[in-house]
Amino acid sequence: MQDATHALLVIDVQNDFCPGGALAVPEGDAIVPGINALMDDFATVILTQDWHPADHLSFASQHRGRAPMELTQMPYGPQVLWPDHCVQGTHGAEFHPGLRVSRAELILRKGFRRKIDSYSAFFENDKTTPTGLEGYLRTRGITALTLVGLATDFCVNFSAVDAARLGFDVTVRQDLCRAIDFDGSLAAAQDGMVQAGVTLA
Ligand code: VGL
Ligand code: ZN
Repeated sequence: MQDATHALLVIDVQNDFCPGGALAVPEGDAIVPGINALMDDFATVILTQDWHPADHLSFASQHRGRAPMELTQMPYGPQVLWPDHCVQGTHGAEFHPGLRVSRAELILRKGFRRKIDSYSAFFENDKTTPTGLEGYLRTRGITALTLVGLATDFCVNFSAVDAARLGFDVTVRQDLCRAIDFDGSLAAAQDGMVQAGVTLA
């Protein structure tokens, strides 16, 4: 059992990121039993939920002539154009039905502003708009985080790097994550996490 200062942060274990979903991560559902078991080691479990409006600007469908997985420029920098996914209120946005959602003390939604994507659980992709998670953790006295979930190279990666930069003690359980791994993104993410001081376990 971890002590009360160490929380489990479960990133985006949602239907659209699992096989059959709109932005399926290979074997995305395979991590659910292991995450459920790991929850027993933590007093505090936090879930994040990617939660986009139907016209979110990270969707290729909002950009005439553009296809999913192409890169575009947003005011805040480069942005991958995704297939429509995790639209608010849809089945795809729901958590995987096997996930022990009842263990969550906080469910943090992100990506709900049309014009800014939010990979990280801490800051939107402009790197300045906070989600409020940092304040929640600090006011609860949480100083260490273990991260699991989807996808290793996007939302887990950005969340882990931001958490480490904010001074949290961060471990990513790679066996309980799965990656999109598009265009070398997994290797780049692993390098970036290590450089930020994240422990890859
Ligand atoms: C994610 C791409 C777009 C993720 C979310 O959860 O890693 N990736 N939205
Ligand atoms: Zn998304």
